[in-house]
Amino acid sequence: MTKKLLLTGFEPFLDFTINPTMKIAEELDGTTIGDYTVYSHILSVDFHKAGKQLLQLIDDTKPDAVISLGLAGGRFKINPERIAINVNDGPKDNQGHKPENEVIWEDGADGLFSTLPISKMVKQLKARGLPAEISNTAGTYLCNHVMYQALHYTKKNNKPFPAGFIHIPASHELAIEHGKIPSWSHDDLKRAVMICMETLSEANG
Ligand code: PCA
Repeated sequence: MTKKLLLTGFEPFLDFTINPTMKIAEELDGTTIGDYTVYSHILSVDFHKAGKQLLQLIDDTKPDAVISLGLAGGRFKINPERIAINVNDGPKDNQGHKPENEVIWEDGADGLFSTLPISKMVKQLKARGLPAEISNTAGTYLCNHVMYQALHYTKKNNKPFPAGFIHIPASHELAIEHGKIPSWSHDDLKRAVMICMETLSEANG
């Protein structure tokens, strides 16, 4: 029996008129990679909604693993994130909310480590010709927020399934629109996400 992998992408935000994570999530929905069948969903760039959406999806899907994807416009490698921190801060979200030093969960740890095989993912990506590096900060915006929400949930509810976050660079399509950020082809971005999933499957097989 295949396991379920919940894969999330995000809608466009700020001056990023396209979010490449959306197309990747949509294209991988329903596919089987290693031991996992992919269940994809797109999250809102909205501090009041994104966490609730993700937790609801976890309740509905009952996944065996969760990988969330986000665009890091300006970065130039695939970045599996190491840690999420208990703070919301940053520019306005898509509903105009601008958090300043907000705590995500009062009862939460300051930081929560990814439970994805991030070192193995980076090694595999590089071995397969794709630049990658572990990132030690997911920022304090929506990506950090949903990573924190997933890890807080697994810890609090004693659900030991792997969960974490991968930041990806812009696609060429977005970089043409934006004008000031490095970019990868959509096919390479998608291949990188698939390699991360294969690695997860091998690590948990
Ligand atoms: N990237 C943002 C939020 C949505 C996305 O794709 C971030 O890095 O927080």
